[in-house]
Amino acid sequence: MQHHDTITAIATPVGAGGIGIIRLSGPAACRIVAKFFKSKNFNPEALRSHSLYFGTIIDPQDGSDLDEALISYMQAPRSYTGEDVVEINCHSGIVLLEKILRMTIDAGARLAGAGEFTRRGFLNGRMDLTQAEAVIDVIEAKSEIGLKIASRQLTGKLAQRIDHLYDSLLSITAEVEAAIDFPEDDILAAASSTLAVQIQAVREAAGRLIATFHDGCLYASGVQAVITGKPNVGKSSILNALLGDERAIVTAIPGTTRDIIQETMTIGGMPIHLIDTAGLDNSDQEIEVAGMERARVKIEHADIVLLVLDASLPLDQADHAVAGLLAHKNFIAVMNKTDLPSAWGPEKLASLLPSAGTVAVSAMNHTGIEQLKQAIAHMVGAHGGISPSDILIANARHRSALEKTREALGQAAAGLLCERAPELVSIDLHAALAALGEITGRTTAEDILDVIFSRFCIGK
Ligand SMILES: Nc1nc2c(ncn2[C@@H]2O[C@H](COP(=O)(O)OP(=O)(O)OP(=O)(O)O)[C@@H](O)[C@H]2O)c(=O)[nH]1
Ligand SMILES: [Mg+2]
Repeated sequence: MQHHDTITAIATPVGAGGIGIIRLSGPAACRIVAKFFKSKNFNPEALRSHSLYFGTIIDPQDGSDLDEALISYMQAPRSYTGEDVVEINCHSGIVLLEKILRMTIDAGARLAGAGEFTRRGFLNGRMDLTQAEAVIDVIEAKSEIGLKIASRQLTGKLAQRIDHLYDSLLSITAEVEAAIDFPEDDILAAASSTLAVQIQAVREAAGRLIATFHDGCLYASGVQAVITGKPNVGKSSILNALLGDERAIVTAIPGTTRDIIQETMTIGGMPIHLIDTAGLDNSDQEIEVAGMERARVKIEHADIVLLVLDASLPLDQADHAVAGLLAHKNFIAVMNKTDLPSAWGPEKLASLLPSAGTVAVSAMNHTGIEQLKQAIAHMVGAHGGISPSDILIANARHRSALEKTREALGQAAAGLLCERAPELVSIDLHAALAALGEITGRTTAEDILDVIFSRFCIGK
């Protein structure tokens, strides 16, 4: 599909920097840039693809030099969008970039919508939908493993696997449909059990991909780990010790932390969003009450909770009250201040929190912090890596399409085994094909594409 208009956008982040890029895509890209870019070699009618041109940007208002720039040119169809693409590499100041952007618009380009360059790349067959989605996942990756999952998808590994399943299903469907065309030969009766086995194999392969979703999401988006406990037990000190940085204020005054403090670190390859919260007790100070309310909301949404207890003071009602909030949570009890004489031992803890995993630490002396990281890794199932052949899905759209595929294939296989009419089996097989095709974009509806590309920034 060729678009007739030429789109433009600033492709680099806003702010001062060494280089800023304005990107144009469409049939008039070269001619538009030629209106204000002067260089001895830059003739818009005779440019060499995949070349760089050095020259000067001229201010059309007064003919003065505005900036030196390098222009890169990628000729259709060998470009990101599959169209003529020109990128203006200039200095990165927001006033300069916006002025040049305005000049491209005045010269005939249209401001691109969110994700429009990538959408054109998809519509022009430069990438399938999983690859287009991976562009944003690569940009937003929060850990090395998250990046690896997205990069594999970007290179088309997920699409290859889906296409392989699609092709297998197509040939199965052709055999079933032969039975519709030649009913007198009774082809289906002879082949139904073999076809059912083949369908089952595709169904299981879809199931194996679905099973990677949990890990894929955790590696891609990370785990919310909330640090809670009564005031002054050392929650902020533990946050700082885990981060290896004095991020949160620590004082001997109970009620020091009043708002949520969030930082992300990687443990076992998985992003862990550590959330330090206000200590929970029965204070009636307005500001502390507000902080405690926020803390409770965070606990509710937490994937895991670190319950911090002060080992140097007897456990009391406030500790019991916090523990009571964690009935349905995955949590680790962290006995802090073990550098001081202990006021209680593990048996007391068992009465407070039967079956809790416990780690003894001293945030002040940094002892036990490695063990705490290991306990977190164990609890969230971080395996420390993925093997080179692993393909994980981390996208709810992919999972839901695979589930539709699996369900339709279950019905198709059952239909074959109970000798249902081939027309009906064929309907189920086509439903499975359509669901698989949604993943790579063979059969994806326009409104779904709108949702997918709205996640992108303008300029990508
Ligand atoms: N001896 C000792 N003191 C500690 C340890 N961890 C924290 N403290 C002290 O305990 C006090 C409270 O520490 P914080 O980290 O501010 O405790 P908190 O739980 O965040 O407190 P709030 O934000 O007020 O709820 C400070 O004086 C810390 O120096 C530890 O491992 N050993
Ligand atoms: Mg604190």
